[in-house]
Amino acid sequence: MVNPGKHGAGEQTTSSDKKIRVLVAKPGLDGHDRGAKVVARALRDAGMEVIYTGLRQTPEMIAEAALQEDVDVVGLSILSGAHMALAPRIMELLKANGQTRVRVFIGGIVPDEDIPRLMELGISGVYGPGASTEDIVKDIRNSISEK
Ligand code: B12
Repeated sequence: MVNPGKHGAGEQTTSSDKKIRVLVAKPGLDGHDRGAKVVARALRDAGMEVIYTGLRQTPEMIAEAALQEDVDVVGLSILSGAHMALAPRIMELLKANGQTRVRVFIGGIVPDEDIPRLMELGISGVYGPGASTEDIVKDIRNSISEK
């Protein structure tokens, strides 16, 4: 089953004035875009700069956009079940581009048993249906303040 809620960073907040830049991306072939849009809106409302890629992006397109947009965070929304193919490739490409400081978060349909492997890859948090957008905002802020 999918994990509701967060599997990520702790509880403190940052007081940095610089706006956190986030790329919200939809890799793969699924057309479920509500979650990505809800999260993008919540992050914007929380004062972050959000770039939304739109649907059906390849890992290469996402890594290139992350580089060009100089983002602090990449947020992947995947409801197709292809996260175990897409996430490792995206992490590999970010690393190849020298973007090891970019934090990566995943939301969508992710079975519990896949979460440890995703965390091992360096994913900062995994969120399923019903996840609170307040938690997502807080976890992203915390992950940046810990850099
Ligand atoms: C609505 C819906 C649709 C709509 C999509 C409308 C749209 N424009 O998004 C329609 C009817 C088009 C649709 C179609 C299909 N769907 Co559908 N759909 C759903 C449903 C019922 C709800 C998804 C939703 O919008 N939830 C509301 C949003 C707000 O929640 P969310 O996306 O989960 O996002 C939250 C978290 O996941 C997380 N999150 C999400 N993204 C991100 C990103 C970041 C950065 C972060 C931090 C967090 C985060 O935070 C969000 C807020 O809590 C789910 C079942 C479910 N309970 O999830 C099935 C579901 C996703 N669909 C499914 C399937 C199979 C399909 C179809 C293949 C069915 C078919 N045979 O045609 C098609 C595929 C269409 C396509 N082109 O891809 C399956 C996927 C199975 C899987 N992956 O294992 C599900 C799980 C249903 C099921 N139980 O089988 N679907």
